[in-house]
Amino acid sequence: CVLKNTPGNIDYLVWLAQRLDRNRRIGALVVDDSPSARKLAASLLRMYGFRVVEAGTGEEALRAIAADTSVRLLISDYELPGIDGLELIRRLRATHARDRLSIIGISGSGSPSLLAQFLKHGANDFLHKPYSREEFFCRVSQNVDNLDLIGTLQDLATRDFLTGLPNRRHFFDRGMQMFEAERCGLAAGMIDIDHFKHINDSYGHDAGDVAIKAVADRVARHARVQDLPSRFGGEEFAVLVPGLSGDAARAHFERLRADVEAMAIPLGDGRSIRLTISIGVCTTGGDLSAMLAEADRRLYLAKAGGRNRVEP
Ligand code: GH3
Ligand code: MG
Ligand code: MG
Ligand code: MG
Ligand code: MG
Repeated sequence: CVLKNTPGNIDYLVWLAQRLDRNRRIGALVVDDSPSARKLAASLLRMYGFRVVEAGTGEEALRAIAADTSVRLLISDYELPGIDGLELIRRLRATHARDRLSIIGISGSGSPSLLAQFLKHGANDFLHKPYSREEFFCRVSQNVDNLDLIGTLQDLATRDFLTGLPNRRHFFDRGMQMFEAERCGLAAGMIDIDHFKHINDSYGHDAGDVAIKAVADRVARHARVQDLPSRFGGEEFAVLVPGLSGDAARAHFERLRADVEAMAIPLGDGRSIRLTISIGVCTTGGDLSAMLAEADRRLYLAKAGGRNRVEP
């Protein structure tokens, strides 16, 4: 909307192409009991690339959104048979927070308080019927851009920049939840690369980074969907694995250790780095911090015991 839609404006065309491409991955749900109003909004959304789902009632909309997880934009009329648009939004917000779903209220009613009502019930924005195509497109694209922005910020806040693994902050946030949920059977592994200072000294800091990324990649590949791997510090990784007994957890980390020992990390100039890791594993503790402290103590034992080993 900031860019001028003039023929030959390449920046605008690039911007539009990027939006259309992005929108194709997004489901938009239009709820309106008036077929003509619904078709109009749906056809505009399709023109902008969205995959569109239509509903004639609030109840239908709730079913549609439960069945289609790609829906990230909802455009809802106010007056509907059954539950109205405000009640629909109020119910949806219990399960679909603002980082997952953008909601635009829409109504032809002249009531000046309706806009505030929509916002209070959880809508992000509001459109008066009749609306111009331009206003429709601007509101829709700004709201969907905001979803993207939230996603980018969430990613920046939770992911480690070098390795792409969850960062230390995210590890504690998710780890606390996992600890609460999995009181019986949660293993913590603390992993540290052996003699890493020597790798930096011999090959340089950039090669050290390549080595950290390679180990991170192995840590990620060994993690099952329910596990929580992380880059905990410089060349240290913490991993939470739920549902494994002490022996199974030790075997799990032993496979990782052996895999890292076996790999040759190419530096791209014909040279390659070989390295090993030490791992401390803990399967009991009163809270997450206590488990990590114990895993760290066992990591120290693994180092003292000769490195390249798992200390259960
Ligand atoms: P140990 O076997 O006892 O663990 O020996 P170590 O040399 O690996 O000792 P330590 O774990 O204390 O060393 C960590 C080193 O990792 C120190 C630091 O310079 C280096 N390091 C930390 N973060 C990074 C990073 O992001 N990139 C690179 N290249 N090096 C890092
Ligand atoms: Mg209506
Ligand atoms: Mg270290
Ligand atoms: Mg150390
Ligand atoms: Mg180390």
